Order: sequence, then structure tokens, then C-alpha cells
Amino acid sequence: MHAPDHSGLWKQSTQRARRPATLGPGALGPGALVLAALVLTAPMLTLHAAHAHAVLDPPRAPAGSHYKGSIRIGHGCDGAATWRVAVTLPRGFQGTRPQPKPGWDLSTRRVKLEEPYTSHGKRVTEEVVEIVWEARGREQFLRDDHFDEFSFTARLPEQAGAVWIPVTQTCEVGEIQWSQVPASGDSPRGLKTPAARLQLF
Ligand SMILES: [Cu+2]
Repeated sequence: MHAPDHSGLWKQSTQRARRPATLGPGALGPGALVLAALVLTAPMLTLHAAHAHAVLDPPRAPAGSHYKGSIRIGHGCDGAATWRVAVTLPRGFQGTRPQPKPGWDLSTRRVKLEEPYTSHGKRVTEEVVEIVWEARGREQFLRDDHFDEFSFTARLPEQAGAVWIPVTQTCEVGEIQWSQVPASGDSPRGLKTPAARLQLF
């Protein structure tokens, strides 16, 4: 598995801050070094928040509503281009319809429901549980320095709270499983490869 090493950014900039080229040793106290490190790393954190992994847009929606959302892929795998995106729909998503993308093959995996339901007067006995987009050729690969969005519509679960949507991003080299969920609470903070979060309210 290949995750982009965001902690590397931290290390690099911290090291740079700790090497005051024009000042002799002892010219800056430890407090000044820490301050310099914070100043230098702050823009990195902002950048990371902006490119932010594989995330859902919009990230919040009313429980039980009809939702249109996109998984946004913000970067490749450690610099490698992306050619496949697989999205797993959690239990309770109904009538999921993926949006085709020019240049990408689209497929879905369905399962038989244990408890069929009725929608628009029709009995629904199976449900889409996975959507897969695959680039048809190298021309369509999603470069590491670009982003793209993979969209679907669905009726959302009735219960408020966070739902986590695992995404597998496959690249020319490597793969990222965006599948981590917090042990408790709704925040993905501190997780290296969090699943995409949809906050239902
Ligand atoms: Cu990221």
C-alpha cells in the first residue's frame, strides 16, 4: 500500500527551519526555532487541507434526503497517476446511481437485499454496493498534480451522524485504501488514510 507521506512535508520544513543559514549557533533560542518552524509549516497544513485526500463534496446532507455528491480525488499515490477509483456504499444508501465520466469505464456491483423495500411503487430487491470507474487509457489517467470528481446520487440513510465511505484509489504505481474510520467520534483528524465522511444531520 502506498500512501502519500504528508508527515514528510512536516519533517522537511521543520528541518529547514532548524538550519538558520545566516545565523551562528546560539543566535536563536529554542523558542525562536519553534516559532520559525510553526511559521514555515502553517502554509503546508493549509495546502494539505485544500488537497485533502479522497473527500466527499458536499460533506454534509440531511438524513433521508436525496443526495448528489462527488468523491474528490485530490492527488495521486506518492506522485503516481490514478487510473481506477472504487467507491463502497455503506448500508442504508438506496437507489445509488453513478455518473458516467468521459474516457472512463463505469461498472457497479450489486447485492440482493435481505429486506427488499418499495420505492416509487416498485419493489426493490437489490442495491448498488460498489461503483468502479476505470480510465480507458493512459490519456485519461488522472495526474498527481490534477484533481477530479467521481459523482453519484443516492437516497441517504434516515439516521443522523457520520457515515464513512471507503474509497480505493489505484495508481500506476501503488494503491491507497481510504478506509480508516475513527475509533470514536466523527473526526478523521490524525488518520492517515481516512474514508470519505458524510455528515448526516
Ligand atoms: Cu492527502
